Amino acid sequence: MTRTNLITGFLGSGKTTSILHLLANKPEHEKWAVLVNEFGEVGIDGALLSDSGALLKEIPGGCMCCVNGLPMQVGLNTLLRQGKPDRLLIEPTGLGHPKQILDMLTAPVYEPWIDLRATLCLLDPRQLLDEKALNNENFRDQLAAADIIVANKQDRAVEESIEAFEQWWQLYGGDRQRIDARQGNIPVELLDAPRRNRRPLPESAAHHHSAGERKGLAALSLPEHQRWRRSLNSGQGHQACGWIFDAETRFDTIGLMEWARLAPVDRVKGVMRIPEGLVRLNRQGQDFHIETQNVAPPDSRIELITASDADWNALQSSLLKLRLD
Ligand SMILES: Nc1nc2c(ncn2[C@@H]2O[C@H](COP(=O)(O)OP(=O)(O)O)[C@@H](O)[C@H]2O)c(=O)[nH]1
Ligand SMILES: [Mg+2]
Repeated sequence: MTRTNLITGFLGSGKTTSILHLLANKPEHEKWAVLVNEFGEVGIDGALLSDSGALLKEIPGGCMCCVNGLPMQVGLNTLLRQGKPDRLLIEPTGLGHPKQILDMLTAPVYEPWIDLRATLCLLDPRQLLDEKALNNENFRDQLAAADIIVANKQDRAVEESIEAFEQWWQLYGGDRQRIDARQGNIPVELLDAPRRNRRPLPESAAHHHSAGERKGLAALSLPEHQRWRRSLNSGQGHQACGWIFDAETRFDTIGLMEWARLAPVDRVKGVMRIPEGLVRLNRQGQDFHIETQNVAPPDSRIELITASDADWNALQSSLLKLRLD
């Protein structure tokens, strides 16, 4: 049986960072798999996780708990039956609802396959000061469903966020485990804690589905001879816009970093080709992580997510101007 953990948390709380850390510290002889679902259709987390040595399955374009969970079930079956991993980590979108996923993982068909262990919820305690997050039912239910709450981004903690977390804990913590972390740096042993949380979770309110959402079994790709395309997705009070460019398109490194830093959106994720190789861009609010590597990626892909309105056309024209070729 595959020991399985759900790693939840709101947009940009550090789920992928934490999974990368866990993978880097996994027991050497074990085979691990990661199932990752993203809100946007372009699919960036797969590219962020591609060097991690795990079996990887991506389900982009919406919320995997919906659409009868079909893409998720197919992805899950493939991973479990073909990969026979010792452990499976599931990263749902930060805008996803945990109930349907947990229901599915505990369904009788998976009983012989899945040994469900603790559900971890990554939290950036500053999100407890943010009305947009607090009013989001998925944010609340992710926290409610967790066995272990990881208060991540301790390096960014301020007095108000520490206090907000303590107050939240008084009200909702219960007998659960909590742990402070930086860069998702949590001990691998946590994953073996049991799944004990029996809090009843509400059925999630109606999800909005964009047309694209039903396609999603694989990350979006480019038709042949097309140099780039863009893709929009919306729901849960958020909008995502992503672009994919072919392997030959290279971007001005500094210009691209500035574009990603200044784009008036909540979230930016990308793996892009630059003259030096590739750059990984990952921004949540003001937290901006940039990494370059001396290899060319198979294509360039970048995605923006925002809870307010964004002028995608204006952002697109400035992005297109950064192409070198
Ligand atoms: N300052 C700081 N940034 C972090 C920490 N953990 C993650 N990040 C950054 O937060 C952003 C979102 O992280 P990611 O793991 O992609 O979030 P996800 O959307 O939950 O998967 C990235 O820019 C990370 O580098 C942390 O402990 N401190
Ligand atoms: Mg992620």
